[in-house]
Amino acid sequence: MKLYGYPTSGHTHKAQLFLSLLKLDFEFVNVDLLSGEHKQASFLALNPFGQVPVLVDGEDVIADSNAILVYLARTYDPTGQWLPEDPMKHARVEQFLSTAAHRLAGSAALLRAANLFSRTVNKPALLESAHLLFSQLNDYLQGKDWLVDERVTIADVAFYTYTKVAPEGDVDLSGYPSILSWLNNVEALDGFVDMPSSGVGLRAS
Ligand SMILES: N[C@@H](CCC(=O)N[C@@H](CS)C(=O)NCC(=O)O)C(=O)O
Repeated sequence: MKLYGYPTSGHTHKAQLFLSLLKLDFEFVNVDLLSGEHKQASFLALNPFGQVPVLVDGEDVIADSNAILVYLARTYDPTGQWLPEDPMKHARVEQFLSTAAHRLAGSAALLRAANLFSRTVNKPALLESAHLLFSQLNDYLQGKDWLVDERVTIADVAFYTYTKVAPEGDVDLSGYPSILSWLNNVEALDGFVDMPSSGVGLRAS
């Protein structure tokens, strides 16, 4: 398998993390976002939306981090643990995939990107959105180890990366003890791989 991505991309890390948790071998192909490689014809042939990550598995080409998680779970996890067949459990996983793609990517991830790439954003509004999401998530996680049911699923992988690096966008997670404990649960999984700190925001050295 080949994973097309960019090293500081949290969406790329989600795919890397799940490949590693499933103990699957893959080659990382660096797509240079800064020089616009993702908007060139050869990459657009893989993903017409011009974004990383993209996974190529033989003849199959899967773009979008959550789509990659779903594909890998259905293809390489015969136990069904990571994406349960049960309609109710599957639906609850999808709820978190959507919330990660919408509210998490649309708040904490944008704040981090603003710090990383010196972009102008409406910081007060994005901070408010991020803290609303994290305070709701913190309440939800009280007394729970995982987002869905009693076992780890791709919902946890989908939510992990941009929550972990939220401080790089100046989002302080110290007031959310249930989230911090859940992050530790993910980090204790066999095969876990870290998202290297970018050293910006509250993680500036
Ligand atoms: N919904 C997509 C979002 C992917 C995304 O936003 N990728 C960013 C890097 S983190 C990207 O390729 N940005 C370049 C661009 O949009 O032009 C996913 O989950 O994979």
